[in-house]
Amino acid sequence: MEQDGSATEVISRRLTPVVLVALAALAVAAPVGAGHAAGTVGAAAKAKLAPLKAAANVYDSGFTAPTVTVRKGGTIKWLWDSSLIDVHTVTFIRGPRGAKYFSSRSLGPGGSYSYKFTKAGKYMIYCKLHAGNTQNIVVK
Ligand SMILES: [Cu+2]
Repeated sequence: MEQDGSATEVISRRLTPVVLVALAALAVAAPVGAGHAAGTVGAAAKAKLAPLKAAANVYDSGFTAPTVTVRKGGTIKWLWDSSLIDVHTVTFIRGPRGAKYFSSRSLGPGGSYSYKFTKAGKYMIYCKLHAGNTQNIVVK
């Protein structure tokens, strides 16, 4: 039994770098529109200069990335990458001074919504139908 546990640990350690490399490659190849590449945002956020385009996913249980970073003037495109017939919104809660309210319609699987961020600062968005689902946006 102990060997089973350590073997699992070794496998996960070996897999982690492979997964990260694959996600980084996806971020380069398809920064927007990679509907099933939930990790592209995290990889993109590590770039020194924030990306002008960022992809984010809305999944069954909420937003797949806790924080998305985009350059000032950049656009984030959310993709409804859910498997359940359920609808969600991308809705402004708060942002920097002068930021305007925005909200998508209630959308289901396959839906998408884009918003261009023209004011730098920290934002928070949520789903109007599942208020506990929030996401931080950093615009810099
Ligand atoms: Cu929702």
